[in-house]
Amino acid sequence: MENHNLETRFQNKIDQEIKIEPRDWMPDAYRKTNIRQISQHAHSEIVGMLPEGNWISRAPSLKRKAILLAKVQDEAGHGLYLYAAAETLGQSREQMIEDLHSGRAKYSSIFNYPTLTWADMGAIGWLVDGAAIMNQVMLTRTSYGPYARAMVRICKEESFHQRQGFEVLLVLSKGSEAQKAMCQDAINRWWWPALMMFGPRDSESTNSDMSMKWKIKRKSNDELRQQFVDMIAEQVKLLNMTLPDAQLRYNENTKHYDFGEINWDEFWQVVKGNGPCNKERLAARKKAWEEGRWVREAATAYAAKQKQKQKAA
Ligand code: FAQ
Repeated sequence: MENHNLETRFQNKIDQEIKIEPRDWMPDAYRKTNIRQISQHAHSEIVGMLPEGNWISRAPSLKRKAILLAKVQDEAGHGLYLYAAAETLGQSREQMIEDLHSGRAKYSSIFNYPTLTWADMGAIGWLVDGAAIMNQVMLTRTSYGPYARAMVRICKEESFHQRQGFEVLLVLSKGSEAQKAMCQDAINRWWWPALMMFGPRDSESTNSDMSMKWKIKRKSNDELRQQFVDMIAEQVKLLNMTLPDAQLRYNENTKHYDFGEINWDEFWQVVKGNGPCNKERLAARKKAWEEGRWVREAATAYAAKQKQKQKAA
């Protein structure tokens, strides 16, 4: 069939809400942008284990330690579902990892900020997982089948993560003056980077037009960011804390919260590799990859042996 006909049939399927599956015909650009987004999403989960992993040995109680450990393990699981989803598009795991390590592939800007106090574990759960879910609920309906199905499971776990983060902050917000100050300080430091997670303004978003047409994305970066601000501006009241934005106020006309300008220069600096922890994060991932080489080699040798045994039997 001619490419033009194939493309029309493909777009019709999208318009009729029929999922695209790995063996279906798809335009090259659709395959590429899905590989790009899904693999970057996977990298974000894996790199995202580092800022919290930093606090596992310093959690304030056994209960908090067990919860944090489980959360970080969930993130590893999310990374694995997502790598597997990207592999169904024909990209090898090794290539994706190589792209992360060489800097060709991105991962979320948020994980390039340091975790300075225990309250950061609460702020990450509440704000970072909160922003992640806002975006990921939309992705449960994304047009590529394996990605959409991975997202359903991931969202269930993320919503637990968000609640546990809020609860960490709730406890701190009712504690001593020092604990309250620690809570407010973590909110102050994570608020703006959390807003940056949604990506550049719609007018600067290079991938959005095609991703919306193909229903990979169903809501724009600015739409999701606004939804997030509206949710958090209400929830912060329950903590008796504030968000670090003097311009934040409810707008009766729009029925949304107005908010101040994001520091876009900071955003692009972090995306380009010049954030506070970019180098440290990539160095940690490369070290883990090298140290795990013998495990991969042993697993491959074992699998080959098993295959040979089966053949002989
Ligand atoms: N950081 O044209 P757009 C999590 C790049 S998961 C770095 O608007 P698009 C769980 C973008 O890639 C968090 N780069 O791009 C967790 C593009 O460059 P490219 C991750 C960014 O794809 C919680 C360029 O800017 N979630 O947190 C960022 O249409 C706690 C132009 O942007 C996902 O990945 C950024 N913030 O929209 C784990 C969700 N924003 O690729 C541990 C899936 C934009 O052309 C602890 N991804 N860029 O070279 C998406 O929904 C989309 O990819 C967006 C960006 C919305 C992130």
